[in-house]
Amino acid sequence: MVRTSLIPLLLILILISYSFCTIQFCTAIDTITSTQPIKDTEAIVSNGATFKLGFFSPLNSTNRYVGIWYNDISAKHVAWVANRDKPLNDSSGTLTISKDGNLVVLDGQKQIVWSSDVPNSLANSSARLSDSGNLMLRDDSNGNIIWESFEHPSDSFLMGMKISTNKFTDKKIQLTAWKSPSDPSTGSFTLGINPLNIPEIYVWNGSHPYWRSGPWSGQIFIGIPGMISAYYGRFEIVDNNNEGTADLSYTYTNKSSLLCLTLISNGTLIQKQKEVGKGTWETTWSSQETECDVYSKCGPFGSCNIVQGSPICICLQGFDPKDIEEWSRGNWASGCVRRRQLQCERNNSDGGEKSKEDGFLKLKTVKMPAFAELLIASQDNCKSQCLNICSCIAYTYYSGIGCMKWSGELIDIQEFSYGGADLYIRVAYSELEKRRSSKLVITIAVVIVSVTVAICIYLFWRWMARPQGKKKKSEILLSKRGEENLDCSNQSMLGDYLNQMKFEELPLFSFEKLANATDKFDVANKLGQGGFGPVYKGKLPSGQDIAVKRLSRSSGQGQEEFMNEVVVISQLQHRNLVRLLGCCVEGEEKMLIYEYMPNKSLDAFLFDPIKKKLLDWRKRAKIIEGIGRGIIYLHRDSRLKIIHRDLKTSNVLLDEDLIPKISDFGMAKIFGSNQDQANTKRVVGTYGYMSPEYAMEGRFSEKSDVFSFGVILLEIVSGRKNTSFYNDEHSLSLLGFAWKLWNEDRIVMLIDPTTSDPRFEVEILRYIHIGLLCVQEFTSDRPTISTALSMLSSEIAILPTPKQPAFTEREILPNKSSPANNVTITVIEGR
Ligand SMILES: *[C@@H]1O[C@H](CO)[C@@H](O)[C@H](O)[C@H]1NC(C)=O
Ligand SMILES: *[C@@H]1O[C@H](CO)[C@@H](O)[C@H](O)[C@H]1NC(C)=O
Ligand SMILES: *[C@@H]1O[C@H](CO)[C@@H](O)[C@H](O)[C@H]1NC(C)=O
Ligand SMILES: *[C@@H]1O[C@H](CO)[C@@H](O)[C@H](O)[C@H]1NC(C)=O
Ligand SMILES: *[C@@H]1O[C@H](CO)[C@@H](O)[C@H](O)[C@H]1NC(C)=O
Ligand SMILES: *[C@@H]1O[C@H](CO)[C@@H](O)[C@H](O)[C@H]1NC(C)=O
Ligand SMILES: *[C@@H]1O[C@H](CO)[C@@H](O)[C@H](O)[C@H]1NC(C)=O
Ligand SMILES: *[C@@H]1O[C@H](CO)[C@@H](O)[C@H](O)[C@H]1NC(C)=O
Ligand SMILES: *[C@@H]1O[C@H](CO)[C@@H](O)[C@H](O)[C@H]1NC(C)=O
Ligand SMILES: *[C@@H]1O[C@H](CO)[C@@H](O)[C@H](O)[C@H]1NC(C)=O
Ligand SMILES: *[C@H]1O[C@H](CO)[C@@H](O)[C@H](O)[C@H]1NC(C)=O
Ligand SMILES: CC(=O)N[C@H]1CO[C@H](CO)[C@@H](O)[C@@H]1O
Repeated sequence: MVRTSLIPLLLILILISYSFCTIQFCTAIDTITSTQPIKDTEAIVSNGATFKLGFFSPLNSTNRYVGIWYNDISAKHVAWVANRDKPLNDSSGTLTISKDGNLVVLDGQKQIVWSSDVPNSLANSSARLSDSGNLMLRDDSNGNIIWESFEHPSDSFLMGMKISTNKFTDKKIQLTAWKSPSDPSTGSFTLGINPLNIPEIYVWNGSHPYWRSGPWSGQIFIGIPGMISAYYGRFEIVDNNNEGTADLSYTYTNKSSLLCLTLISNGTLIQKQKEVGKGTWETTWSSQETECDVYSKCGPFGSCNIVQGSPICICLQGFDPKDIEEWSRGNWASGCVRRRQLQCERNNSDGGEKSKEDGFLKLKTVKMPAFAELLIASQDNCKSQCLNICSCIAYTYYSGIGCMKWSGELIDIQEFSYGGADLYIRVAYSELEKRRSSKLVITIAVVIVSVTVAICIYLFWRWMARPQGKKKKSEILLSKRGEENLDCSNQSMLGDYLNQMKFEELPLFSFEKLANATDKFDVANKLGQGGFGPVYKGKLPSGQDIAVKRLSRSSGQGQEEFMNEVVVISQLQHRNLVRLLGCCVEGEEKMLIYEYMPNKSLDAFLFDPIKKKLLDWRKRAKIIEGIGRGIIYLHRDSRLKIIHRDLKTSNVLLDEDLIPKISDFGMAKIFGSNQDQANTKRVVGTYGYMSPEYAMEGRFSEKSDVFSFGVILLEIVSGRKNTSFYNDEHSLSLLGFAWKLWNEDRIVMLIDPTTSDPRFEVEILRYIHIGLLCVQEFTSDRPTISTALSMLSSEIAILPTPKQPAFTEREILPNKSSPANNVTITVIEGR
């Protein structure tokens, strides 16, 4: 009896001591003491297992460094390096506490290679790695922290860390980039807060600014368009003017994903994100997305615009290039100079001119120039205060900051398509007069158009309001916050999206109305078969033509894709994107209502032997450019970064002026939001347009859209569908065919005979060259879409030589019945 009752007790004891052991002592050691040093092969792990401290070698290097990295096997990201400038050349190093109480790295000969260098010697101390990645040296006698790695950062900005600056003492904490990806030693780029009176993040190359964030508004940096807290973490700057300090920190509270900001060796600040325990780090934001992000790209009084720009730099209104010759050659650094002197610069000899007061020209949604100063003035007085100061050459009022003024030169202005702020630039009176006369004509035109539009809107509204009655009106609009339980919005599905973005009001159509508009979905009105169901032409009682995409029940497009399309596209407005007019959900029926495109899709023209003649080279070039602009907008100019994932000629519609409009956003992904596993594992797209990394591994990025763009470009130039190659040219794909011709120096043969015109041959060949660059196998070789457009416009004159495109050999294509890598592939065959 006694013996049997002892057994469970014994078991419990073993269990208790075992768990005690695992949790407290045996594995989870997070502390270093003089008696508990770590050797090269050992490491300590923070108590929540987020970070690991130990010895490592960077890629392509045999040097050994002591560092802290995310404790994640799948993707190593080193956040801190101790002996960055003093590498060990073998694995005999030790990290320990020295006799004087400092944390030290010793080499094989017990020589100190690196030390925490706390001056006053302390006998007993220990170092502990916290779960936020901070290595803290503690005086054991009183428990004070005497040194911490967060105050000596390397290139990574972690949550809990403070980047800081002190105007008075010059004491600062800043990031310093590695010299190269394989060399952690101190590089030339640093990141910190500028010591001026409106805090701002700067990246410097040595002592020269390389990038700036724009002034801090109390919530965002106004030079970073689209800065949404959900994607960027919540930043905070504590600005203590009495002590002259400004401390930048951030919090990111999503427990299921990690976020890290790093200043990489080429001076780019990137934000990386990954899900805890899975996947790889993905760059979700970068400070150098275009050339315009380089500090002072266009010199003083120049303005940079990557979207409309060709060239990207222009002088501000009222200014001319300082050195026209240099400027026209694309050397913009010298900038621009004022055309007409300001009032207080003019001397009295100008007579009557002298009395004429300067005025201001408004520049909309721009990145505020550098060196803003605060001006004590209300919003109403900001302008007049500026006028009173001779040196004030620009002003603006931004709520959260107040009245800002500039003097000297205006440097680093960038035009955004949204975000930023409005800037008022001081110019001489005569500049304004010139503008007024031209403005008058425009104003009259605008007034006429607005009145017409207003009347139309009123009539439309009347008509909309009539059948449903007043009470229902609030129901047919999706509410901004999604509070009400609406037909069109499935709460649980929209929830995630709605938290992150404002939802534009989107009309809901009734099934009956759409059935009426399309003659009960008569076959005669069928425009075509979309990926997920038929598309019908309809006419609303108001006379407006619409296109109705009716999702068939059996289609692959489920509720999720449907909501995805609704949410994504209702956010977007661009000349090269098709506009969504509304949606309809009734029972099993789901429909999307678009503006009607009389000329249908691009493939209907391109691959039709008769209609293709209508597309001469000029029109085709315009279409290519338009598609590119639409993609740029998706990738970087809308508030969200969107990857379309199913770009193809049949998804490009043409309006009556043959302006291309990208459509079909059922597969689009909002980048930066955290994708769930099911979706990344589910490859949906169209063979022929899918990039290899997407088709085979399910990885997608901007570069997969660039790949599709390249295929579309080559199809437009050649007028051939990739499928039309089955029976000729030894069954080569379009890309394989193009590559063959390129290598045989016969690339001219690719040009569609219907467009061949010796005048354009050089240009067409340039387009083909760029198309081939876009379809290269490796994502890193492909240009970004904005670079591709700069190449098309010859702004980038010298093109790299393309490498072999993906899918030039048939075998590479994934085997549909046994997909690689556990990825399921849904394919929409080319139509
Ligand atoms: C490694 O460093 C030690 C001293 O730090 C030096 O004596 C030794 O020659 C070095 N070995 C190599 C291979 O560079
Ligand atoms: C350091 O710790 C040792 C052992 O715990 C103790 O004997 C010694 O007095 C301590 N020294 C100081 C200066 O606290
Ligand atoms: C490492 O070396 C390989 C081959 O030389 C090179 O392709 C790669 O870019 C290098 N990686 C880094 C991070 O330098
Ligand atoms: C950084 O500065 C160095 C030295 O002035 C210069 O050679 C280099 O081109 C600069 N790098 C960039 C990216 O501007
Ligand atoms: C900096 O390096 C990153 C990663 O290698 C690259 O994506 C980016 O284009 C580079 N930026 C510049 C301006 O060279
Ligand atoms: C909304 O979505 C949830 C979760 O996907 C689903 O269970 C529910 O049936 C949907 N509701 C409606 C009305 O479609
Ligand atoms: C549809 O048409 C029928 C008859 O033409 C009409 O009675 C009905 O009101 C229409 N419904 C809508 C919603 O317009
Ligand atoms: C947190 O991240 C996870 C995974 O990345 C994502 O699924 C989830 O939606 C995020 N939660 C919030 C509130 O953003
Ligand atoms: C595709 O996979 C199936 C099943 O694994 C196999 O029978 C078939 O031969 C494969 N086809 C090709 C073209 O590899
Ligand atoms: C494929 O993925 C599913 C679900 O994620 C998993 O259950 C299965 O084991 C995986 N198969 C392979 C071969 O990895
Ligand atoms: C062309 O399209 C066909 C079918 O749509 C597809 O099987 C083939 O892989 C495509 N060609 C290329 C180059 O991807
Ligand atoms: C080439 C072509 O078919 N163009 C047509 C585009 O649509 C407009 C408006 O319907 C027609 O007038 C054009 O003929």
